[in-house]
This record gives sequence, structure tokens and C-alpha cells, in this order.
Amino acid sequence: MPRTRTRLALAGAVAAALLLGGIATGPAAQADERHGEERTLAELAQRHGRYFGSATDNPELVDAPYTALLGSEFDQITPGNGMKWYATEPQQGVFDFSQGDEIVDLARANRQKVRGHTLVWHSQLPEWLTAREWTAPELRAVLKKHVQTVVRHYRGKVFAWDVVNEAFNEDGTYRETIFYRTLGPGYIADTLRWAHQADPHVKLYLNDYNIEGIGPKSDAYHRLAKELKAQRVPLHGIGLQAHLALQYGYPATLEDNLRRFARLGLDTALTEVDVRMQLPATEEKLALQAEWYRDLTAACLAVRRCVGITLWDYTDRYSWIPGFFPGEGAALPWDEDLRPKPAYFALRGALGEN
Ligand code: 9MR
Repeated sequence: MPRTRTRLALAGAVAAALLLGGIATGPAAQADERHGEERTLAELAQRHGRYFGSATDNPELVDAPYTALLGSEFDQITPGNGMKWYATEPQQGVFDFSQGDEIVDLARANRQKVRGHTLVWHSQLPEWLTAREWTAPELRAVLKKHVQTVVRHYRGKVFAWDVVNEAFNEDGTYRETIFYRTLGPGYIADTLRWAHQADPHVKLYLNDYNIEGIGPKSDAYHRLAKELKAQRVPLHGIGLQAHLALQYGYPATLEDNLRRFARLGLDTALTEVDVRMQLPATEEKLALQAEWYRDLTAACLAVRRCVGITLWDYTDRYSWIPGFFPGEGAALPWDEDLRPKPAYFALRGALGEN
């Protein structure tokens, strides 16, 4: 396999560099080095009882070198788009699981687990849903049917669901989505209950961005989660997307934040990690990015209930960033040519490679 060759070549190069640098490397040290290089991020994470995953998207799956790394380096995948409402229920009552199933089949072939993403979100909704007004009873029925049909279909095939995605504004008020406007804040508890009925074993998460650090938006989740737990609503975790940007600073309270959710009896996960920068990428920016990848990994490992980390795809070749933030990019640990960047080695270090 090309990857194995790369790894061995890499290990050889490291050993050669050490020798050239005059550092003593006996056969044992070299074997250790090689052994370390051969461990995948997933294997390193497993030693801490965590998974290490990547998002992927259906159109990317024809790219063989890409899928080879996706299948070998990670033990968890998330469909970037294939399980969203527009894809799974393109016409009212007509369900299409082809894209999600393709991801699930790939995961099974590679013995990876799958995070379901996402049941209720204000974005990427089908036209039939957004193009008309609904009464509360109508929308409730539509929502319940969607959630239960999708969750039932993937029962036993996904270990967790991002049930409600991006429900709050930056100031911690509820986002005025079609669901909130029509049904009020209770749509979140209802959706969690419906999902739980459809699959009593799957872990149910609320998921959002800009909630890595402690602040008004993560406070809103903390408050809501506490209420939901008090009402015995089936909520199991909070997903912190972690779409970070060098120009906005590192969320230094990440670990404390993970801990306060753990104290509510909830799991946490870093669900959509990337660290973007203003282009061009320089050595300095890539070094800082590597530090952030290291630090966020260390934060997750420090909190027992932080169950795993998912990159929002693993290579700059398929990152969503340049399309959404013109002039920004280079956000992932592998570059556009699938070459590992400093961030990749920082991840290995944080996962305790040696
Ligand atoms: O990665 C997804 C990209 O392909 C889509 O075009 C985009 C549409 O908004 O959604 C991206 O994924 C988002 C995820 O579903 C929720 N959190 C933010 C992600 C980046 O936009």
C-alpha cells in the first residue's frame, strides 16, 4: 500500500535525520521510531479510549488515494452532507438513504464508527419544507416523521446523532429557525425524545460552533442541557464543532468547558475540527496551527468524558473553508496533495506517540 511505503520512508527519513544530527539511535530506538510511525491516529487515540475521525463527503469517494488514507488513519467518519434533510427526504415523505448508506458501507468495510449528522438544522433543508408556511401541528408531524424515519433507518449503524445542530445565536438566544418560530424552544426536547424512541441505544447530541470556550453561547448550551437533564430528556452529549481560526485566538477555556458539561453527566466530542488561517500559509502560521491541534487534543484527553475528535475532513483538498471564507484555508492536518503538515505530527505527539 502506498501509505505503508510513505510511513516507512518517513520513519527512515526521521532515523536518517537523527543520525545526521549526531543523535545516538541504537537499533532499539530505531525500531521504536518505526513502530511509532506505523501507528495510526486512530490507534494512538484508542490507547486513550478515544476515537479519531474525519468527515467525508460522497463525491470524494472516487478519489482512491484519499479514501485509502481515510480508511486507514481514522476509526470514525461523519458524512459531511449525505445525511442532511435535503439529502434524506428530498420530497415530503420520500426518503433517500443512498448517500448516507454509502458512507455507512464504507465505514463498515473499514471498521469505523459513524456519527450521524444531522437531523434538525436550519440549513440545507429541502425546498418543500422551506417554501411554505406550516402550522405548529403540521410542522410537528413533519419533524417527527423525518427524525424517526431517519433514526430508525440508521439504527445500529451510527453510534451517535447530532440531533439538533446550531440552535443558538452567538449571544445565547435561540436562533430564529423555522422550527423555533413555529414550535417554540420545546422542539429540541421533543426531537430528542422522538430520536430516543426510534433508537434507544444511540447517543444523542446537540452540536454547535463557537462553543469551544466558555461564553454566552456555550453558557446557553450548559443551561439548556441542565434543564433537559432535570426533565429526564434523553440527551447524552454536546458536540463542539471547533471550527477555529488563527486570527481569532485559541479558546483557552476549552478544557474547563468540557469539564463543566461532564459534570452535568454528559459526554462531549470535538465534532468538526479545523483550524483555518489567512492565506498564504507561512511556516509560522502552520507552526501555530500545529500547536492548536496539539492543545485541543490534549484538552479532550484531559477530560474523561470527551469521547473523541473528528476533523472536518482531513485534507485541504476537500476543506469547506476556501469556498466559505475567501482568502482563508490550509485548515487541515494534510495538505492538498495529501502530505502531512506540522499539525499532523503535533496530533501524533499529543496522542502520545512515543
Ligand atoms: O462540509 C459541509 C459543506 O460541504 C456544505 O457545503 C456546508 C453547507 O452549509 O456544510 C458543511 O458542513 C457544516 C456542518 O454540516 C455543520 N457545521 C458547519 C459545517 C461547515 O459549514
